[in-house]
Amino acid sequence: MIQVIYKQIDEQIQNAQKILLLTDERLDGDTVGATLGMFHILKAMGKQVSVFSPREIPQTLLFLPATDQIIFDQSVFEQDGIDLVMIFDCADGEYIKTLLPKMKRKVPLIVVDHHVTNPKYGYINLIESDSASASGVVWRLVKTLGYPITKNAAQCILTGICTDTDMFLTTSTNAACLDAAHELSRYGARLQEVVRETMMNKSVSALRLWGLAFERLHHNDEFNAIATAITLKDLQELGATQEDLSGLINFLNSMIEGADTVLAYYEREDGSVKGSLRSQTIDVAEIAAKYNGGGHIRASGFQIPNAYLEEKDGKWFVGKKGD
Ligand SMILES: [Mn+2]
Repeated sequence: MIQVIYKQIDEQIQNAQKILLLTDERLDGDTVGATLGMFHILKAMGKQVSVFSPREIPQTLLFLPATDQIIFDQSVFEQDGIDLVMIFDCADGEYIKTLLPKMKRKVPLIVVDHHVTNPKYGYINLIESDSASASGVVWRLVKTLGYPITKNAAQCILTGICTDTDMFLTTSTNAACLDAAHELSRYGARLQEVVRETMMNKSVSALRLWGLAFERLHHNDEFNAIATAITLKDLQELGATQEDLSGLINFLNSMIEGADTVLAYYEREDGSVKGSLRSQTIDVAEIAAKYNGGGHIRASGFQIPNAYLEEKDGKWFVGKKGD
């Protein structure tokens, strides 16, 4: 089955001259790594390639080659001659629904993803939910098709695999991830640089924010999870950003003794509260779905609009604005 999809994708890529690649809205190492990995490969194949991202690339990912070529202007969709669109690590495709109609003509959309909740919104859907990262899906695809894997492509793909597995610590880490890392390093990818840039190099305000999150750990009865919470006021007082929270939930999930499930609540600038769930044994995609969220079996999230966080006796709760 997967071979049939690979063949269909290969046909589309071979026949296309001008290809537009899209990241997800939620920018992490995997969506950026997978998208830029494909960018470098398609370039090496002599294709004209553009990369669009709806948001600025996080500081921790700017070391990836070609981040300076990413386009943030939506007018890229109106360009002449685009004959193929590919999107990476994007579970629902909601944000492109308003952008794709801007294109001069309807072109095929290829969805490359690993989210179990992906509704297969593309013309061709390469969804491998057993893969720990979308970058891993890209890796298998390009390797099987014998595409040219440059040093820059290898570095981007390795970054996606490393960040989505939290440096090979998540329960989704399997032999395929380690095999890929091994092979990618032979193509010139540098693991030390990935670890240093994406996990270390944290600012003092980011570390103080993590400290606050540790201080607030408590048991959440609703989710039967070890939980923490960070408000917008916390970010403001510490001079920290939402970006400083990335990696925190994975860190908690792998660090806390005897914690089966962990939950982090974050207030967002759009007035919502985000819940991030991680587990060693429980299907948290199913739990998140009850709150209109989604994700993976062991890593998921949801968003509660018009909400805020409040503390009562050391425990944190979500309040609804206007209630
Ligand atoms: Mn991913």
